[in-house]
Amino acid sequence: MWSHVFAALLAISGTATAAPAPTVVPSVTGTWPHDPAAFTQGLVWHRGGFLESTGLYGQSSVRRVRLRDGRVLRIRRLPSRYFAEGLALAGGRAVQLTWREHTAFVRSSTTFRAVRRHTYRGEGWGLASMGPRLVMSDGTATLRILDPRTFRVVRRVRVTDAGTPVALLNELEIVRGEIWANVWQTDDIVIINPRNGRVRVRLDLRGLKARLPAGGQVDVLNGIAWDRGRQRVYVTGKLWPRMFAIPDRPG
Ligand SMILES: [Ca+2]
Repeated sequence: MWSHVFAALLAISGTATAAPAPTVVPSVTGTWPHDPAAFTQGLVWHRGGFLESTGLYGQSSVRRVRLRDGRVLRIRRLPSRYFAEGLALAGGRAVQLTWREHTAFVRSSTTFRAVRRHTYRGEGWGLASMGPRLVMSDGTATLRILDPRTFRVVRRVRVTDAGTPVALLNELEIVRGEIWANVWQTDDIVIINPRNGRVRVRLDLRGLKARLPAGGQVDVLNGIAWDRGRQRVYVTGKLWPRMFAIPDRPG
């Protein structure tokens, strides 16, 4: 008990003096079309293309998308009572969260047919595979590390920058062993140390909006997918007509 208290005090004093993570503006190394009707909630690179989860009630889907022209090659729509959220691959399956329906669908990664479901507490936002585990966000500053076979919480990671919790963590991706997270309602992606939850770098992507065609109705930056082979990270946004690539070692 007391050791926990001392550990907590040490953690507080240690993080309170930490400097904020540096901000980096990454270079944009590529641009491709993206479905402007896709309310992107989950994005993952798989077999030379994207698997994407889109949200909103009545419009939620899981889809396979081609990089070069953004064409939707396969789509499965969800019943209108589900608002789809994060998407990740685990054990060869596509796992798709829902926002307030406490349901994760485990799907074939080719047909998207649901083969299993899990339930969880709270909201579902972002999801990514991290080694044998899944990491899940729920709108708070705390990430859950899950066993993908049971959805049992293995541990939790509280995300902080200079000791201050970073809430509203949204879409997730593991890139070179670190957690990348969109921060809802911002143009930032934070790069998080998965062991202690500290933000190492903050990516400022506000310049991407200026590259979108004028006149479209776009929502926030959301969606991160790592293409390990090309050492690229693809990023997009909800209802964004463009997909962008940035280096996977931006800073
Ligand atoms: Ca992702």
